[in-house]
Amino acid sequence: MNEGTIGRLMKTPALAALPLGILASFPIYSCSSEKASLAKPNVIFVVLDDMNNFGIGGPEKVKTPNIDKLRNSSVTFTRANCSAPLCMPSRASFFTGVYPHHSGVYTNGGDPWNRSEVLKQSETLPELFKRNGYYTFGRGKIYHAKMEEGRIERNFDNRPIFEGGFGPFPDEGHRVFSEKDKFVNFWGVQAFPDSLFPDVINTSATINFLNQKHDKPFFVTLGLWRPHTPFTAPQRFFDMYNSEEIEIPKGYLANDLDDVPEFAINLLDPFGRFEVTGANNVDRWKHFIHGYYACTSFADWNVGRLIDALKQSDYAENTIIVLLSDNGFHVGTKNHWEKNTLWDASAIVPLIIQIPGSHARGTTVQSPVGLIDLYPTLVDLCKLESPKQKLDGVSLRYFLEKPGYSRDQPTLTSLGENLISIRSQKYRYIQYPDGTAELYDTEIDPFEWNNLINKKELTPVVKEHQKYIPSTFMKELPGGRRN
Ligand SMILES: [Ca+2]
Ligand SMILES: [Ca+2]
Repeated sequence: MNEGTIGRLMKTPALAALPLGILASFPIYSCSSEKASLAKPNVIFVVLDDMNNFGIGGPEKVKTPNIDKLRNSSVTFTRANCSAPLCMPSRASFFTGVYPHHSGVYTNGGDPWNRSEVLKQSETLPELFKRNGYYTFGRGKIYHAKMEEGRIERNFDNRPIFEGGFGPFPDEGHRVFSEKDKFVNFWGVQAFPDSLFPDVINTSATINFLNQKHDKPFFVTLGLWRPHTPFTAPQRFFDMYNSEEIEIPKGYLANDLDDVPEFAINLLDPFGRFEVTGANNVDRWKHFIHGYYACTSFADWNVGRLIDALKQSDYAENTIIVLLSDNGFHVGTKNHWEKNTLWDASAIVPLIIQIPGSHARGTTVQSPVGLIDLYPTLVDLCKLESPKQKLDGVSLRYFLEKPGYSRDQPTLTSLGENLISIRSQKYRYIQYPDGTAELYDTEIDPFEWNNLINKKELTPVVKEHQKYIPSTFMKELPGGRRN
């Protein structure tokens, strides 16, 4: 493994170069309660599915009042990158702290927990917390892939670990089909009552857990299914938006794909959704964007219920909250719906971390970071005994304690062997297996419209980013699929 490479190549080390002993001088907690400062902190780890950056200052105005409130007391990372822009490999990566190019898990499909030798021998975050004396509680969509019962035992103390699934699905009258006719039952927009949504049931169960007395510190994982498709939510979340005011995305450019390599075009939605729900049918496009916004606001509402319950519980003073999404989401930019690309729209995810009493509360971090960094961050903050596996990320502790701290340490997002993107503060560099590439200056071109790869004067920039490409990629697990 070459996880040290990035750290060694750090361009602006700033505080990261300080000896470890200095770290101890930044207190994590300044809680008035001595008991709280001595006890191991609890952790609530909330995983959203397919929520993009619109709710954390991104280009579109989606309504997330509860996430806004949480941000006031947290650190928000606006350039956090997932390790893989798809549910299963992203989750396999941040739950183990291992990059896809070390595990071979780049795509959905297959069974990563049994078939990747590296993941088989790695400890997930819940497994590590449990081994360190925590009570571990899990509800909802957590790993995306099923785990064997023996391994579930090592992960979670509670039963049942109700997951629930993506439903309810739209009825036939609300579905849209492409000529490829592959949508089956999920491509539609429809309202349903609260009682039918697993997110409501799972959030309520987690609130119930917070209302109980616990004699051990806890690690809670709540996985919400929204805003992932289908675009079904209770009616009041659709009503938060005036459908007349929904606009096509600012990042959409009709000829945007003209300067994109063929390999990238072939990654785009195989279901043909943009053909029937995009520029050829703008009213329906807006209707589906409305659906995504409603589902985002619905997820936000469940987040709000959980945060409010924590505030009113015995644990408010000594609980870390981590809120993230497994991948981003296109709503039509680059003629594409959903994820599965290596551009910002898929790779950048919301990441919000609240530490009680931190001096950095309410700050926003623009340095590039990765979900890969969450595992070492929690090991660091909770003083856990190290896991069995080597971790690929680095602790984000400085960002969480020191307002204004920044560093330009590029982070990786991959979708297969030699199919990888490097995101630095200013640039995104993407390299495809056939040797074609893209380079974007995201500071002057936030929607990645102008591929600069052929600009000779930027060759040094390309070379600098290529230094971060792993020298070897673990062979991809068989049976994977990129959708
Ligand atoms: Ca996802
Ligand atoms: Ca373009």
